[in-house]
Amino acid sequence: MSSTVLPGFTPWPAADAQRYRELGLWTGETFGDMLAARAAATPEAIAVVDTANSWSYAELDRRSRSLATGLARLGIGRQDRVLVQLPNRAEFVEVIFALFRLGALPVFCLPAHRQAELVPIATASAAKAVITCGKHQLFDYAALADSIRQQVASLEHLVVVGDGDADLPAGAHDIAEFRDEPGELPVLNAGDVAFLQLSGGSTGIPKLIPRTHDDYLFSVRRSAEICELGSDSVYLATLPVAHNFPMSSPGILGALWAGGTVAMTPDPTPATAFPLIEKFGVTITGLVPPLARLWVERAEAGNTPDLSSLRVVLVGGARCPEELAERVGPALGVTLQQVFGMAEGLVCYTRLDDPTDVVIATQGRPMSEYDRVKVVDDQGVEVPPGTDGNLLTQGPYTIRGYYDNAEANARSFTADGWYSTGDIVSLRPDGNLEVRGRAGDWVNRGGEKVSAEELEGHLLAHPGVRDAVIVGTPDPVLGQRICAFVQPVDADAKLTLMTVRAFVRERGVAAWKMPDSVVVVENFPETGVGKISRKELRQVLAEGAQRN
Ligand code: AMP
Ligand code: DBH
Repeated sequence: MSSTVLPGFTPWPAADAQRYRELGLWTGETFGDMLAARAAATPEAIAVVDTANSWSYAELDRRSRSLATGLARLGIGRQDRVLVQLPNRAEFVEVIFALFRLGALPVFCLPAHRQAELVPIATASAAKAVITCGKHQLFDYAALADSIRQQVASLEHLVVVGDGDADLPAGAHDIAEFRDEPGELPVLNAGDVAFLQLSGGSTGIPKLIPRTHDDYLFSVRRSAEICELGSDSVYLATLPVAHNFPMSSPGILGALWAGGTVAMTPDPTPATAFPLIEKFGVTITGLVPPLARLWVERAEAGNTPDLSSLRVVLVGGARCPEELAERVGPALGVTLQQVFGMAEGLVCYTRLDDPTDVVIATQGRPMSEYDRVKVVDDQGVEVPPGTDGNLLTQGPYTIRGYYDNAEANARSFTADGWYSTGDIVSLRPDGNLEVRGRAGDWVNRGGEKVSAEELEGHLLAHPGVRDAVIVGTPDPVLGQRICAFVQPVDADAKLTLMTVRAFVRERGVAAWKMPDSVVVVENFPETGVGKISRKELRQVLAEGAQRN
């Protein structure tokens, strides 16, 4: 078993790593080992279902070995980065396990990502290949990937999960070409990086999050225990499955770890998801607050498919309003579990037997007794319980640095290894956290994080825009909506919601980042302190917008 540390990866200090191993938190098991063990134990049990497929553990194991062997023939191997952009379908699981088994690193892109996200992601990861699908919900993913390939020199291969009918771009491969007879695969080290996850937003240069088999499987096991998953659990991947929440909290990997079933819904609406809950006997799923509201409203209206198999619904990604939290359990006939997590590591849960007050009003507590959290003021001094402050954390599954990004590391990690989450929280005396909001300049639009700075950059590229400031304004459904304040270059600049959105869309930006409203201003307010930081300016505008 050879181990070459991935350049650009910041490992845990040796003493911490040794301790995590001695404590049995890091077990040395890889993702491939885990799947092989389940396939040996319960070969006939159903591992993955979607609207077209139903694969047993033996079948998933064989498929992923076969695909790994085929992709190796293409030249994909250890430490090669591979962008994966797939909707929620069974092949997602086959593809990621094939890459895990090769020691290649999937880079988890979301279906909503477009040029403006994918080019920097492919560039920063120096990706060698893209694995995507053909058309999905009327959008041509293969064409998007082809255009990315033409812009990023490192991208050699384009592989498409086709549906047999797709017109592939020139030089692209259909994944069916790589379903070889399973062959010899490398022996991997569980301490190695297994994949690159993406941080929720980006300020131009995306932040890539390296996670190892050891650290991630610890978080998956612990999550599966806390969410009480077993072999009879059916986890519905409702949110885009590449996101850290449906991947691991407890997510598809938690379900597989427990020997349960992963079910996929191609879209998260009640119209699509509810019949699938009945059909697959779904027991647990995870939702962001706006989606939870949609589900609750639909269920409260009555006359739904039979949802009685559903036992637990996790809500997280953004703060769940108490009024909504109170309705989830009764409307859906489930236990609500709040989850506050981040792809960088730390995940907090309310527990299934917590008192109602904790489940409704808090975002839970760290999943492991080995997680360390502290809440500090702007000078870095710890604040007493019950006081708002910045959340710092470290532990057995929280990274010590972003991938190959010294600048972001200097900003987000302290010299002694704490990750500064950017979240303002209050730690209750009972150990549960209440999340107040973000310290940085982010709009959290129903769980989708949008960097104010990034979106402002796009608006500033508009020839009619002199200056632009993005603020989050309160929204009863989404939590926050995106308000763009724009200062035109002259009276002729036609800046309306429609023209601004069309301009941003043309720049190839994900749809969730489109401004919800545009306010044209002659001048930006000045506070009289002379030089005013954009952060303060955003605050002034946000306060004004709330009064209006
Ligand atoms: P990401 O960078 O996409 O992994 O997003 C992680 C961030 O999402 C956290 O740092 C929080 O700001 C936010 N978040 C996740 N879950 C919750 C929650 N339950 N309540 C409030 N904010 C949350
Ligand atoms: O928002 C998140 O990133 C998130 C939310 C809930 C997450 O990464 C998680 C659980 O693991």
